[in-house]
Amino acid sequence: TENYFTQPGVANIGLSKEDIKTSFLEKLFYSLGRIPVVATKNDFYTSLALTVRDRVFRKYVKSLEQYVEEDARGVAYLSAEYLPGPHLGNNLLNLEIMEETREALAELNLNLDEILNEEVEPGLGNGGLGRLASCYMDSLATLGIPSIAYGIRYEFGIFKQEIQDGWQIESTDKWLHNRNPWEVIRPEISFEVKFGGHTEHSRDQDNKLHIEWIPGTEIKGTAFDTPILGYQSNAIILRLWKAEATESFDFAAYNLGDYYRAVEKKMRSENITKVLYPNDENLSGKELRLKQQYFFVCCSLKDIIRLHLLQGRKLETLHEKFTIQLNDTHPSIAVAELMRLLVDVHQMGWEDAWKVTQNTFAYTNHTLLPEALEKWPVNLLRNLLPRHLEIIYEINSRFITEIREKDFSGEQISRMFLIDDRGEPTVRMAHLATVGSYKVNGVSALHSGLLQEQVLKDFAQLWPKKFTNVTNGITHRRFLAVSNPRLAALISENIGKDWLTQLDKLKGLEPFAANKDFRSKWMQVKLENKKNLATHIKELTGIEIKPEMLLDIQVKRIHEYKRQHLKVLHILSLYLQIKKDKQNTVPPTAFVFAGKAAPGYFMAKRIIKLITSVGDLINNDPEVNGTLKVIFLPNFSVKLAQHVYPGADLSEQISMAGKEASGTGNMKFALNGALTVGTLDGANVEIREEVGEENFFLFGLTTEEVADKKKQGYHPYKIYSENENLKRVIDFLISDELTKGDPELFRSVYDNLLNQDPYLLLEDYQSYVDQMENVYKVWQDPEKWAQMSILNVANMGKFSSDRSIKDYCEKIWKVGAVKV
Ligand code: 26M
Repeated sequence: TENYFTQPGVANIGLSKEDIKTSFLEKLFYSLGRIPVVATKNDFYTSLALTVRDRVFRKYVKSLEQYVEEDARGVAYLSAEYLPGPHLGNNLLNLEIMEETREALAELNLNLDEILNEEVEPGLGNGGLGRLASCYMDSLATLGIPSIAYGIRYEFGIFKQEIQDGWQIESTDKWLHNRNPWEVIRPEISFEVKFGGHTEHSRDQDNKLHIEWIPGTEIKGTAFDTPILGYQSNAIILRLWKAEATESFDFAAYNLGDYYRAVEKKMRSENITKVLYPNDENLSGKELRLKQQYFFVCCSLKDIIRLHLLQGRKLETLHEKFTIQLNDTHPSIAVAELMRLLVDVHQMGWEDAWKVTQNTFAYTNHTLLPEALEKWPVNLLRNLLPRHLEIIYEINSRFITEIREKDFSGEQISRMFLIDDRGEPTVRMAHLATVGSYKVNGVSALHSGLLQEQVLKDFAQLWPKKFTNVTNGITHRRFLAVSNPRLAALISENIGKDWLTQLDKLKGLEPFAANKDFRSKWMQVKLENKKNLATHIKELTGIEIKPEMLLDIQVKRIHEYKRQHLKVLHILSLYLQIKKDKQNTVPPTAFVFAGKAAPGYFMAKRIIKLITSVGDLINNDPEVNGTLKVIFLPNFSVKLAQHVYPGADLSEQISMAGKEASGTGNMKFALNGALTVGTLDGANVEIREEVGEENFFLFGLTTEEVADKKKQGYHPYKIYSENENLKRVIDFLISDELTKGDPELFRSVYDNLLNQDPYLLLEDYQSYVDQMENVYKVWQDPEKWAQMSILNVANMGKFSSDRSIKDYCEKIWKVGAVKV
């Protein structure tokens, strides 16, 4: 490789300022056919992206050579969602050419920040789960773990959110409109995927059973590769599949002379990868969603088998060379598909194939919410994947035979069935994933515990060693080094740069918490970041805030369990207090929200309207005199997030205990020096452990207390009637002042809280309000606040995704790094 790249005449991929400038101009002229005077910002962005992509590909080629040479064991990560965020800035950091590039562009009178801002990010995920997959890719690449990530190339990612008249309005995300300079199509890597039809069973002369699936339709998946670069090191590939019609189908239709029918078929085939489904919506019965899942699983497994055989290996050793991680149950049909490929296509015996399968997959669970556990109707599977349904029944019946010999009650056994036949028969995908995997993990200590005590309790009793925990992590390179360059610089000036690859080194900041001069620099950085965020707020909403205000922020998907409306109740309590007392003892605060609501989730969309209505009222009330602001930032994304975390003072992590599997926003805030007000839920528990309870604002019931409360019978109305302040706040929800003459506007929220309140807002209300009083007390003491902020950052080492990936390697994958 070295020789190839250094041959005269081969593209210049040097990293000096001059090299970058030359390549940049070459891309502009020869790839885009532009000269600077007529070039648009997007042309400049594209030229720079192509310049950087060449250099990233070079790293990838070298990594790949090494993996092949060492015949290394590798990881295939299967995820229906990815949220990589903008690539350009991250790649510049990882190539360590940020400053060289800035200067090269400056010499051409161009501004790097403006060009960075041109990038449209791939929104190929809903939230936490997709972003986690991308953080893990960053760490896999940085650590040199042989790996490949597979997913779906959605033409339209997560919908774009606008706020009109206070309501969320959705529109399609056309992220490919300006073309995507980071991806490379691989027309030669494509596979056929079949759907529908029926199966035929026959016996040969040796009485061996042969099963043939005669499909009804078939389509083709083509690979699109995006290189993901690690810090100072390797690159790995994100391989996304796009659906197309197969030639054979077009051909059959042409023969009939029906050109339009052929084109129609083509369009129908391409539907499969058109659009990402928003979660938090009832997906059961959504045929297209199941097609998407099977489509990408089928292509990915065929590709893995191709790579395995390419190296001259036998399929019997697949599990020795590959481990396949299932990111939630979305790819769990892979268990049946691998069995089909091994048994039907490659003629392996069932027992051998099952051994390979069970030793290949590992499954990560990301939620305990019952409504979020995937169940596919048996009838839908029979129509779409008849052979897979047979395989699932076979797995089920062998599994039941196995557990009947053990010490399980009839009730337990039927609870463990892969098929749920109370009501419409469905397949429990979490059970399929659990039975078909050698390891199952949750995403925080609390969540993994609950997973073993609740949702998969019987399985944990059967296979205690199969279950483990890997606490989530985030890439501190994107979420500190790239997005918060001021804080990163201050940290590096004082403790060096080792934290970029070893986040534990932040511990070296601890002694600085006692240093007044350092504290002042620290808060100066925070203030600059808040000014930057204030500019974005003004641009996006027109609302002006003073950067000295306490920036109290909650950004995440809108969901009742995350309790954005608990924050609203708190804000209203402050507001009503000011109105009553005719004076304001609350420190000047901007309450910032952002997040998308699933388009079909009625309550979540109401909560957005509630936030914006409270904002309209408070932001324009002269009696509040500008000291309280309520802001809803539209269209939350990775790009926007990178401006939000650095500017935050207070991080809101207020889900009902036991509901948030981990959370990762909580980590991003704390890493950027925000203090957390939160419940003992998900990874909050571990964050508090790490930063110290004295540096964390805790409130609310514990998971156990929640369970007890529900068992005893929970009566929100009683709490309401006994708490005068709370009663005032709740009644205000249906007041004319807030609803401006439409008393029905928030009636659903009001009724829900008083009658059911499934997420115990009323129960936790007083404890929250009290803890917020404490927050304000500490805020009045800036030295104390600064000290707590520094101590938070100093103790965030555990939450690097590098640590998470090392945990996966040791506890689950048994895969090691390859040195490049
Ligand atoms: C579906 C239907 C109805 C209501 C809710 C859902 C639903 C909820 C959550 C579907 C999927 C859900 O989980 C996916 C997800 O993104 N989970 C998040 O994964 C992150 C990474 O592990 C965690 O940090 C978050 O706590 C977890 O919510």
